[in-house]
Amino acid sequence: MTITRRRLIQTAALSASATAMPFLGARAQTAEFTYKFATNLPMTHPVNIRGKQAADKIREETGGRLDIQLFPSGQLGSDTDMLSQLRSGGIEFFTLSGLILSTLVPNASLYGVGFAFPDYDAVWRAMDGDLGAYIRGQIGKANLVAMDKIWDNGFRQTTTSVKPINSPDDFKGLKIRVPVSPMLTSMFKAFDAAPASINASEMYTALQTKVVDAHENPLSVVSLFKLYEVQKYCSLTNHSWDGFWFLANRRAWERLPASVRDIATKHLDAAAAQERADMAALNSGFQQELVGKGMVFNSPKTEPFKEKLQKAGYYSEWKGKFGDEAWAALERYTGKLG
Ligand code: X2X
Repeated sequence: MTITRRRLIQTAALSASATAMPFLGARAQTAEFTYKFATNLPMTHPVNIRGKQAADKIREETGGRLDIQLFPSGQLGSDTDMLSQLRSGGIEFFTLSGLILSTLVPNASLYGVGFAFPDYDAVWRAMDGDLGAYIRGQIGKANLVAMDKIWDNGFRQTTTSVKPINSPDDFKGLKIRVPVSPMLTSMFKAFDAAPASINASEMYTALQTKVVDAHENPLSVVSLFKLYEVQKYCSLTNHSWDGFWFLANRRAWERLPASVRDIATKHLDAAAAQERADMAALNSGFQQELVGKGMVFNSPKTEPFKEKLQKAGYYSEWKGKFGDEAWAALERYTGKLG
C-alpha cells in the first residue's frame, strides 16, 4: 500500500509521538537487545515512517527481544558524527547516503556518478543487481553491514535563491551546499561552482543566512526540510540519483541470534520496498506542492552539463579513483560514461 501525502503527515505525527521520547521504560527493560536507529531525515520522510513500522513489526515478531528505537532528524549528531558512532557501536543502525558513506568506503558513491541513470527502472536494475551487490561488498570490508535493499532518496535537483540554472555557465562561482561528499564536491567544482560541504542538519540555516545561495537535493528533501522557505528557484538538473543504505554496526548485528537477524532482515527489506513505492507515489506531487509554496521551476537540457563534466575530466578522474572493476560494474548498467 503506497502512501498519500496527507496519510504521510498523519502517520508521521503518530510515529513522532511514539518516538519523541524513545522509551527506555518497561519495553526497553524487557528487551534483550535495545538498539538505536538514527537518520538525518525529518519524521515525515517515508524512510522514518516505514523504518518505524518495521521496528514495530520486528519487536512484535521477536517477542520483544529486539527493541529498535528511532532517532530521526539528526538528533544524535551530524552525518559524519553519526557515521563515527555507527563504527564505534554507539549507534547500531543508521540510514546513510552512499555519497556520504564514501568518506569511509570510497566506492560507495559509485551509483552517484553524474547523469549515470536516466530513470528509476535503470536505478533498481543496477542497485538490486550486481552493482548493488558490489557496493555492499565494499561496505562489508569496512566492518559495516548493509541490508540488501537500498532505500530511495531520489534524483538530485538544484535550488537557488538567486537565479535559475539553465546551462552549466550558470553554476560559475555559485556558492552551493553539498553534503560531505567527495563525489558531489568534485562534480560542482567541475561545473566551476563553489561547493561547500555542510551536513543536512545545518543546510536550512546555511541557506537562510546566505552562507550559500544554492543547494541540491531530491524534491522530497526540498519539501520535507521546508527549504522552499529559503530557496526561490528549482532547476530539474537530475544530476545524480541517490539512495540510503540501511547500515548496521557489524558487532551489534552479529550479537543478535540468527533467528532475530532473519526477522529484522525480512522487515527491513520489506520496508525499503514500501519506502520506494511511497517515494514514487509522492514524487509527482512534490513539484506541484513546491510551486504552490512559491518556487519557480525550470527544466534545463542535460547534455550540456554532461559535456561540461566530460571536458573537465570528471568522468576520467572518477574512473581512475574507482578502478576498472568498479567502473565496469557501473557501465554494465549505464552504458559507456564520459
Ligand atoms: O544531506 C543531504 O543532502 C541528503 C539528505 O540528501 C543526504 O542525506 C545525502
